[in-house]
Amino acid sequence: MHFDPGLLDTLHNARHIAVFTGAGVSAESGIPTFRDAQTGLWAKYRAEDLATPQAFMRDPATVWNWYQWRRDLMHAALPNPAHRAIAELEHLVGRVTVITQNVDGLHNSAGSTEVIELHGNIWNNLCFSCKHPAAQAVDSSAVPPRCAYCNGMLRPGVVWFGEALPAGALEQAAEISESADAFFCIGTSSLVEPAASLPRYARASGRTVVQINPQATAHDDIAQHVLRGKAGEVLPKLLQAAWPGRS
Ligand code: BV8
Ligand code: ZN
Repeated sequence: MHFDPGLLDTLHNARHIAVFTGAGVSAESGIPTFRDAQTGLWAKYRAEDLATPQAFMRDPATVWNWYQWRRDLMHAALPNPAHRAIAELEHLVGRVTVITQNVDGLHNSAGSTEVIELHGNIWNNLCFSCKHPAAQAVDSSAVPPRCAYCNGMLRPGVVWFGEALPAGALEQAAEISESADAFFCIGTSSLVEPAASLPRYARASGRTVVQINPQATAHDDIAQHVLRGKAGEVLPKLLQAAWPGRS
């Protein structure tokens, strides 16, 4: 795979790289993306229709069971070469900030140390009523399990459609998108706001924007470099091209 010498120079000279990721980065770990059709029991539902507070209030057991199904899928998932290359980048560039839309926790598992989880983390639970955090492994016959403090229903610690992002997360992500030397946009269809605006902030601030995706996306025109391919294949080759002597 050939890489533009300008891109390799950008990597060599970068002191701080922002890496914005979506579900495509976890696809090679076996986790279906949001664009992938839901399977089996969940085939008749659209993710956008289940990942809302309204759906939870209307049918808490179904929404809770959908998250249990996704957690079961994710339990078996391991970081893939894309996650590992992004974690390794921290040892090649002064600072790397991962800004992820994913809720699977795989960037942390791969060793990335600065991760902003814009849409929360599926492994966390909290009370839908009093918001008190709950233990991750809840063994309870009730579906959804109940809060130990107010007996309210537990919900997953993710941001649903119509809910605000975690306090400060978007502001921090925007500030980093506008100040990092390079902004990598990897494995996202860039359709969900307000996260999808981050690549535009980066480009508007004169940053180098790099898009890595096997498909065309809404933001290809914002990127100076578009690398058409799977993240797990492109990223290791890009690191090898930029730092051939690395161990
Ligand atoms: C908010 C957690 C306000 C939950 C998620 C109309 C127009 C515009 C916007 C809106 C609108 N109506 C409503 C909105 C706002 C709404 C929104 O954007 N809706 C969309 C559907 C239009 N946004 C919100 O509601 C947000 N909140 O606006 O709040 C507010 C403000 C103050 C106070 C109160 C309220 C909250 C959005 C967060 C929703 N939660 N996740 C859960 O997981 O269950 S979003 C969820 O979907 C993911 O986290 C992710 O963000 C998104 C999916 O996007 P991607 O990650 O990009 O994944 P996708 O499948 O789309 O694409 C995969 C890509 O990977 C593809 O491009 C594919 O080609 C590529 N790929 C595949 N394989 C590979 C690969 N790439 C590389 N390598 C590979 N191997
Ligand atoms: Zn409670």
